[in-house]
Amino acid sequence: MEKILNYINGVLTEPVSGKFFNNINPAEGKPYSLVPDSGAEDVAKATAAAQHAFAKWSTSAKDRSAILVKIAELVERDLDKLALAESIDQGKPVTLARSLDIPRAAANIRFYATAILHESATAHFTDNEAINYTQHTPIGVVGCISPWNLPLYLFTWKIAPALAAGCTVVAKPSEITPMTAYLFSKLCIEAGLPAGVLNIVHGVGARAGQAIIEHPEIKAISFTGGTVTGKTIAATAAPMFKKLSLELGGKNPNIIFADCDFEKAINTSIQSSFANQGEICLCGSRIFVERPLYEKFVAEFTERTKKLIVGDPLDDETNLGAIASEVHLNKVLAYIELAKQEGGTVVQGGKQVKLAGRCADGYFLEPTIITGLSHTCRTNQEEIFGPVVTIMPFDSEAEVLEYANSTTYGLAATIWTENLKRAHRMAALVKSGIVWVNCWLLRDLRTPFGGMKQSGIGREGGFEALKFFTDEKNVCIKL
Ligand code: TXE
Repeated sequence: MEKILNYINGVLTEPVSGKFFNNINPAEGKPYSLVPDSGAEDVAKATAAAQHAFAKWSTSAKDRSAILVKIAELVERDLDKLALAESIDQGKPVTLARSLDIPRAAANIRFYATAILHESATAHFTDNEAINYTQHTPIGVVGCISPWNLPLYLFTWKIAPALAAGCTVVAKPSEITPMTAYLFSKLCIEAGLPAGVLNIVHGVGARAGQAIIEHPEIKAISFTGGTVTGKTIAATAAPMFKKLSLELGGKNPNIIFADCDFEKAINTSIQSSFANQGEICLCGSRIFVERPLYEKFVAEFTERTKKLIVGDPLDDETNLGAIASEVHLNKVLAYIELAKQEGGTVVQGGKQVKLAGRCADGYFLEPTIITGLSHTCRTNQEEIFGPVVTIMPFDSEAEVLEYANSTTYGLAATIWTENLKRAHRMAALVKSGIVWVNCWLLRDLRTPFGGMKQSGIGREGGFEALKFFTDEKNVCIKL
């Protein structure tokens, strides 16, 4: 089986322990490659390399931009290869990896590579007494930890602003989906990225991840993953006064008013419910429909969901591929059981799918629709992170706002209405970091991205992310 290797100080290398663990292909339920079981010693080596590389890397934005653009071009050159690898590793349809994940990975890098060519500094004139100007200097070595749902997409969403800002990086992709980060390290070598600028340490969260969080020379942590893990990370990093950016879970409301454009609302809601098997933190897992439209919506939504094909991720016809891991499949199935115990009716799906041929042992699940639940039950309060949505009726704006804002999360919300005043009213009152009106996942990389409440702290995207990886300094010059 192919061995994935760490990328430390510019070299592909085995972990100090010499140990590896299995990397599972979720569509087959079988191991297909090996992941380095790295620990504190590997992180120490990576951090030392990053410290050494920092002085040179942090000096010229022009040089950084040029090499990052080159890496983006190599990602685009290898689009098909990377998309195939992502699909095999994660379980997502290869068509999705080809159209979304890999193009977005290249876009992330190019976006930050070019943004740094257009930065400006602010100045404050204090009457005739002084001039103040604000400098942003790269913070040093930073840690980037990413999850398994959009592997290369979210990995690059972190490392691109960090590297562009002039930081050097110790990164850890999810141990469930390490393959494309490994292929990416080979592209960095090909592009001539100087040794030590980016270091990728593979391994499990509790060992390799925790070692990154604890390392005293790693000055900032950018993390995307589950809220429980986010709490552990904050508990370790906050007393060390590390800068923290945490993108955590969501339980996003999808609010559909009776005056919506029905076709658009229903088609996009199918996407926002089941794209990537529902394993996107932005998926709308709680659908609230205004009562006059409720019956029609449930009937039509169910009908269209039935037509979705759960199948081999490598088949171009497939709409939903495999769930990322067996552990996660069991978690999602347990939530479906919980929904039934809580009085919900499974109007569509709810069961594991058994495919034939090479996918016979894969982790497939029917897209699932549940009705008849209260907005307060656990099914409607906790993040399931799978192809499972609930649908509930509502009668007024005030009522649906209470439902929408009733969870501990506040990442994203979608509102469907043709009434512009209502759209503004609702957008102002929904407690979410991102509100989409009459659309979903329409992303402009310049906009702030992140959540309120337990969906995280800090914002990614735009110049915000570049700022996060810098220290701000005011210089006051007496006239
Ligand atoms: O993610 P984890 P898990 C949610 C989703 C899912 C749940 C748990 O509900 O069911 O989280 O998923 C690393 N120090 N989301 O357990 O653990 C880990 O190795 C440092 C939502 O798979 O959060 C991986 O690289 N790092 C989500 C990364 O953290 C640690 C995306 C994410 O893994 C660590 C994924 C530690 N102590 C899951 N422990 C979203 N919102 O996008 C783990 N890691």
